[in-house]
Amino acid sequence: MATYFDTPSRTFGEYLLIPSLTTRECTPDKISLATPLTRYKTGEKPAITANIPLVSAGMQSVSGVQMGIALAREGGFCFIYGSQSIESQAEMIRTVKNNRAGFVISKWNLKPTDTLQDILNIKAETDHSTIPITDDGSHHGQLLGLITSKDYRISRDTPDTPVAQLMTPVDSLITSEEGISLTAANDLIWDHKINCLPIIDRKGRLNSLVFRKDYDQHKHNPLSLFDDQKRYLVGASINSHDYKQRVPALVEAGVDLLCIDSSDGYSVWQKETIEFVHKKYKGAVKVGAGNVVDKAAFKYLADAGADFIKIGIGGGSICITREQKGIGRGQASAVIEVAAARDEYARTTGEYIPLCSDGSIVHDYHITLALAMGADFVMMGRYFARLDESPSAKVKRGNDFVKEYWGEGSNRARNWQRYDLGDHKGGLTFQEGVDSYIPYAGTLKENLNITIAKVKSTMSNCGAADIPDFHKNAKLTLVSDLSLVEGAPHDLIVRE
Ligand code: MZP
Repeated sequence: MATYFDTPSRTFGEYLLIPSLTTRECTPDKISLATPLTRYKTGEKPAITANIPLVSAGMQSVSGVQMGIALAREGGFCFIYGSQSIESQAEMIRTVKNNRAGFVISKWNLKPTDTLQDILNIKAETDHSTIPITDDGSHHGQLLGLITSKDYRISRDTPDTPVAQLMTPVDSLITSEEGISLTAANDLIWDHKINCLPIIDRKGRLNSLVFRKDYDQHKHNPLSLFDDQKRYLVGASINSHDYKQRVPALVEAGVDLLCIDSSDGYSVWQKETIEFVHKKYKGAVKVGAGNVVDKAAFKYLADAGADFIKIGIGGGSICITREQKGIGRGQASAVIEVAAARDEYARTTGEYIPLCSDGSIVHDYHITLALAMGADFVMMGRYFARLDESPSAKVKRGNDFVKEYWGEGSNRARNWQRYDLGDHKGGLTFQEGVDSYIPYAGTLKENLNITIAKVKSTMSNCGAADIPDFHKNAKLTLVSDLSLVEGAPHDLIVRE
């Protein structure tokens, strides 16, 4: 007879936290959200720790170079998507690792033949008024000039005026060669009273930009995640098919942490992938695995040596796996069961395996609930895709801006490796994800500031000074339908 679980599949929205005593030690300003990303022996330190418990999903519409840099700067972690060629993924890793704090890789660039209208379009979409002009319009092309709002007058120049006629040519710009320190770059900015300093390589190709306005931000970012050479930490998604070629290329490019990305991680292929990585690099390269939703699958990947384990099947906002295949589990039930298995594993083996709750985060408080239930960090796609730093297009729909967000199991991403169950068909027979729009939400920094403030505020209510404390002492209750009504504004007319 089949096995039946005795509790229904529950999700985050069905739980609430109950406050505990708030003491002077756990006011929001004192709370630490530092959290391990990799397995460690009790009493020892993990190889990698994040300073906020948020990581971005390894998806085409979420995690590219800009997200990698921006998230590490805020203390979180990005997994650059694996559904691209090995060469281009390794190049993305290399770009993040080569980016030094304060040196911005320009996302919006133009060619000399582009027009004033193109400048105005970028300005309307991004609010950026400094645009490098390169020979091929890429962020690493030959630098030919720079456009700022001082270079054109809308009332005088026609929209079809070529950029070449408007830009300040490179010969008239103050530039510097790569290798310059941030302090020296800022000194140049101050000495020459400029707002932006382009950094070029020996051949005159654009490397990055240093902005006067960022000066304070770099001085005050104590949470940024760096390796021992002061380079940002960054991860990469891999699959259990081409890992023998992909992993060496990523390691060579400087990746800090790998994650096997699959909709169902309870498979011998995941075990083989983990074993390959650990054998080849003798444990020096860490690899997470998943996704799982119960203790049996957790135990399998834990025994296989996974450095962290990711939880979640079918709950992603773009996911239709449950509708298509009838598998998955409510995210809260999955986290609660796997966290109990993880604690048991730590008691019996002396090894703590961090858990990542992946997907299903709709409200900021869902992050807090996932942490309370035993997750060490959460992975999000929708949350990050809405922001300026995601690689997807920002488009106007009606009067509002939206960003494109598509699942790895959609026809658009065609990430068959994430769904293939060993028959190597090399394509998707049916879709497990959708292609969608989500409301545009601004910059990573402004959103994270609010999200983190809410998480800390709730932890303070619950008397928890850090995440391990929260794991041990959180008190949770299930909610009834009627108590959900009570929790929203009710029996009044909301003004607005
Ligand atoms: P969310 O944050 O948008 O709710 O969920 C993001 C997560 O959904 C990803 O980290 C990944 O595990 C999962 N995902 C990505 N693509 C698909 C799909 O196409 C998917 N079905 O389920």
